Amino acid sequence: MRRVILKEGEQFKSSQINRTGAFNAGAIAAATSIIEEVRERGDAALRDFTAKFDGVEVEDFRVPQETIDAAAAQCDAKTVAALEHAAKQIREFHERQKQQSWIATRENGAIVGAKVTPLESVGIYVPGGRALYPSTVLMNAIPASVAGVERIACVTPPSKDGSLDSAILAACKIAGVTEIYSVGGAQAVGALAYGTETIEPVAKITGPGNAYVAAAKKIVSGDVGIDMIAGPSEVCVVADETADPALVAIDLMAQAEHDPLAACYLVTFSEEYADQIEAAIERHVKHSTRAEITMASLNDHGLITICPDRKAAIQAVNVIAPEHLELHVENAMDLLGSIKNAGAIFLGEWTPEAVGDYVAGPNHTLPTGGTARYASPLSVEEFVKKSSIIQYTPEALATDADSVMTIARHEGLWAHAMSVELRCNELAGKPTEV
Ligand code: HSO
Ligand code: ZN
Repeated sequence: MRRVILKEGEQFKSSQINRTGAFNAGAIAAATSIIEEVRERGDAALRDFTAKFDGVEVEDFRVPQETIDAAAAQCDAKTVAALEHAAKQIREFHERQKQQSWIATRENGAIVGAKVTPLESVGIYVPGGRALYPSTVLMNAIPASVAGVERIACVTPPSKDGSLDSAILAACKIAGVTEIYSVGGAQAVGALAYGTETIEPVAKITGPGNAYVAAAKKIVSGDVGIDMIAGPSEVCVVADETADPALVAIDLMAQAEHDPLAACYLVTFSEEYADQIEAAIERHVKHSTRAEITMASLNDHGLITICPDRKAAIQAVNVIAPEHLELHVENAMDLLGSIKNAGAIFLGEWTPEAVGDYVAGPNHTLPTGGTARYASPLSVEEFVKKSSIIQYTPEALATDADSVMTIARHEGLWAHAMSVELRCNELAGKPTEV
């Protein structure tokens, strides 16, 4: 892994990170024409793109309930039980995020507030291929269901024989999703955004996907809502010499094995300790079933930063703004207050990121690529919207009338001012004709 050695008092700079970034002009161009075609030709375009990209002819995209039930029944019982356990803890965690509508009354009787309403429909993109994760179904569908979204539609690409993964379908069943379509790629995003003969459009699209799916989400956003654009996965492990190098090594590898583009950052305090971790990686990787992806990620995108002290380590973490941050240091909780930028923070050696990926409860859809500087994990809040509420009494209108009319006249908006003045006239027993 590449190394950066910080001297006493030296600051870590974002230019020392070699990020892939989210912009992909080729994918934007390809996704634009795919979406245009889906808008024009509907299901027929979906069929053509599915034959071209997934290598399979699909007649009817809607997955029948019997297929979902049969797949869930055929899915290994231990996997189903584990998904159910995960679902329970994910639901409990997200229940805490629910926001209440509220109203406040002023002394003059004016009422102001906010009404929280679930989105009517959402589409969840579930990737296939290397990133075929039933956990992703739970992490998207459960917050939507906790928010009260009535219609949750899932799209996922079919395999070459036209089938879908049984654990994906089992996860849909556990999360209560019954509307599933075997279609993926930019074409699925286009269908969710604009609708086809079989797929009704949705209000918002969430879920991860490859570069074309990400590009498609960007293109349709504005016409529909989207969640964040997920880039390659990242982990940053801060380890001092109290941490077991074998555990730090395996935790870095747990992120690296996702994707050759995954970025793993080790922040530590001596070159000798960093050597021990790299040696542990070499030992572990001999047993990995994903050795090639793991080493491609660590060699091309891994970064070790050697810091003179804890303060420098925290400064580096806040610049990296990682998706996942693991603190393998003595008294990890003491650092929490100074961590400003991280999608999820895992404290202490008993908290591998994998618990957060699956069962702990918090969402595993997290801001990547340094976006933790301003973004948050996927949450129930993404699946609701708010309407403001305002009700005035005659007394309240009388109190605020002058301010409204003054600002309205300043802005040159005659009827704005007059809409208040006429009501004031009425209160004073005068005519409401201009
Ligand atoms: N670590 C991934 C989430 C995931 N892990 C899904 C396993 N399955 C997000 O960066
Ligand atoms: Zn993971």
